[in-house]
Amino acid sequence: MLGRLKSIFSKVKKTVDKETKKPKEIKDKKKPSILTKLNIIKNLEKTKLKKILDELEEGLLTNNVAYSVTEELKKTIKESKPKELKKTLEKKLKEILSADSIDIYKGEKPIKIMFIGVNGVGKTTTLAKLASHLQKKKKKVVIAAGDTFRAAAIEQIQAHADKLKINLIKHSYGSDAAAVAFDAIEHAKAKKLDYVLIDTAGRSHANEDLMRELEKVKRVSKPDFTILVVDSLTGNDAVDQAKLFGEKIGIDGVILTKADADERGGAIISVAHETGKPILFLGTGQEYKDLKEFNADDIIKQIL
Ligand SMILES: Nc1nc2c(ncn2[C@@H]2O[C@H](COP(=O)(O)OP(=O)(O)OP(=O)(O)O)[C@@H](O)[C@H]2O)c(=O)[nH]1
Ligand SMILES: [Mg+2]
Repeated sequence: MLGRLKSIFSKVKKTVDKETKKPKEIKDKKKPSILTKLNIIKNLEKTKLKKILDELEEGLLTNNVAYSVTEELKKTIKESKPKELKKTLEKKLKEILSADSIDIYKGEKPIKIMFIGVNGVGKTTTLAKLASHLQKKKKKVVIAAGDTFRAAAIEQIQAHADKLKINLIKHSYGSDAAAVAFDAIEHAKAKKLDYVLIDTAGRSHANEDLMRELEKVKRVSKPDFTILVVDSLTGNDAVDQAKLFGEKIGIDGVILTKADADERGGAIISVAHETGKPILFLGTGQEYKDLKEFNADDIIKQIL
């Protein structure tokens, strides 16, 4: 998944190493090379530095790393000492990937989690995966079938609920999603359950009516966590979605799906950087087990 980014950064490191080494003949004569005096990459010969940074930029942009992040990484590299390049990049990536974390395992019962996002990104599947994950932690869960809009959405989530042996609170198609969420919360309170997971219909952030409906679900259900689900394959679109859903509805964290099919890997860095919100999990397949808790250090190890 992050192989391409790794090869881009390792090429930069190799080139910097090569270009900042003392030429052999000078070393042998123990004469100081001009490069020994230079301690930051910025002082490399202009044309060489430009080549390194141009290649880096192209590599990152074509692999879904957003422009602003690419610029920041270029600056980091320029300001770094050649020998400390890896350490400096590690620090920068860590800063980008480690937004203020949230703890979805803490809170007053029932903990309410609402899933939002555009059509087809994997909201319902991710909700079911998280339900299964919570069950493994011995938590009692109820699901709210808050997508009352898309054909077969209720049957789809019913099938998950049946498989997982979890109660599903549902109304009929066309009914108010906020009312479904409200009922599920009442059910959880009455049964002293640990979690209410609220599904919602997919929608474009540009559709004002549907966004207002989502605001209503949020207002009524007062979720502890509003999680935006984005598809990592959509690249910069995922970043736009994260920003706009963040502005209009407010989000507490992001789950990136389809990481198993994403060869570029840049969406992880871009979404984290542009939203400043934590990535909580990565979706890595279609089965319940394919939900990996996000770990910045693991990701950095795979990149550098
Ligand atoms: N490979 C892969 N497929 C995934 C992942 N997550 C979801 N999918 C697939 O993506 C498709 C859409 O998933 P849904 O969960 O229905 O998406 P949704 O956001 O609820 O869709 P709407 O309700 O129509 O807006 C399904 O075929 C899922 O199996 C993932 O992490 N990896
Ligand atoms: Mg759905």
